[in-house]
Amino acid sequence: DFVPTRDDKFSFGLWTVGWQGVDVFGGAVRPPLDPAEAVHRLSDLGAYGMTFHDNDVFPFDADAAEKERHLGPLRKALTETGLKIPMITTNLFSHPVFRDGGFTNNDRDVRRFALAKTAENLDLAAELGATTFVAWGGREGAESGAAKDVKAALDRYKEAFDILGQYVLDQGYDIRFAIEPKPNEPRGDILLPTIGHALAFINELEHPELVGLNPEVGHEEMAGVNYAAGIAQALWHGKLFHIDLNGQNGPRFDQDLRFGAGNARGAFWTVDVVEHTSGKAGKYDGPRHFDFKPPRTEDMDGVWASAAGCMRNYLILQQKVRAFRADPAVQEALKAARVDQLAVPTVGEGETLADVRAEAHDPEAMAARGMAFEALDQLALDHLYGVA
Ligand code: 3MF
Ligand code: MG
Ligand code: MG
Ligand code: MG
Repeated sequence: DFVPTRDDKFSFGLWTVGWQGVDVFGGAVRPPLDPAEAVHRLSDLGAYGMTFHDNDVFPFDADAAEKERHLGPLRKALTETGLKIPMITTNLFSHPVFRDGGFTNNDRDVRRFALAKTAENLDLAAELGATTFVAWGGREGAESGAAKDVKAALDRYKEAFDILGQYVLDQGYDIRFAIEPKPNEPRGDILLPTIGHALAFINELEHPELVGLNPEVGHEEMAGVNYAAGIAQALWHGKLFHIDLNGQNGPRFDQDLRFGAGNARGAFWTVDVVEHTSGKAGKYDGPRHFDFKPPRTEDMDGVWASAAGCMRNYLILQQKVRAFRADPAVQEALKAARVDQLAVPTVGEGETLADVRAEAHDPEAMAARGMAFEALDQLALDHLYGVA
């Protein structure tokens, strides 16, 4: 049971299992992970895809020949295993040149370099068959007030997506962009800090249809908001293009625990939304992508145990949410909670606001009715805790 297959569409960032444990307070605790080995290990564990930043695979200053020296073995491993590269992303945060960001850096030269680096990575994405291009603007932000003109920064952010979107159209690439919001870390404050900010930003773009979201569990919880509710709204807008699944314990630093660890109840509802909620563009059918960090306590065996745990926990929760939805007691409780009524328009067909106003309303009688939500939620917890 709970053995992942390719059909489950699990994918991992190369930078997750490849994280050597370097943090603000200490250096590497694990050896570098060869990308080709990562492909084989992930494939053996049951994943269907791997994702990466350009500089997870080749160095920042690599010329064409050196890039190919690194990409060659990766391509070979992909052919050997059948593993896919569904998403690629650009590192616009590690090199000192990006100390003030890429697309919104105050320094115009840096912004032009960031655009060129990203366009080059789009070519690679197209070549490897990636259909999603994630943009996490981790260094786009500031620690202080006057240093960043937010209005001008958003103009430049929009300019970048407009130009890159036009490039994708001109090249005929089958690629969509997914913005990954995060409230802070490494910058004191990051632009587009939450799902909501990013959704509003996308509406201002020249090609909004090309741009959606890649929300991460931990990032939304760092902002103190509900991830499952956030991706449900992204789905409603037809904007859930990709997801970063991991674990977090509320507002604190970005923990990147394996999925299912941290806020387990939040993970239950996350899987419920991913599996059962439809929006403007239907249900989410993209990769179940893990962006986690195996803790520094682990050696390489611990890394693979942690990666396997992400998938195992997803499958366990998938079974639990399915059982929850199929439970006759739950269906009754949903009715008692009037969840079905919320799907009915408030003003019926052919009716007008005048009809509603003319109606005799009895607020006292309505106020006397409890909502029966606690009994419903207890059924959910019974399923989550394994006693239903
Ligand atoms: C940082 C992140 C990033 C993004 C990645 C794009 C390094 O908190 O979550 O991981 O996910 O850059 O996928
Ligand atoms: Mg993150
Ligand atoms: Mg994180
Ligand atoms: Mg992420």
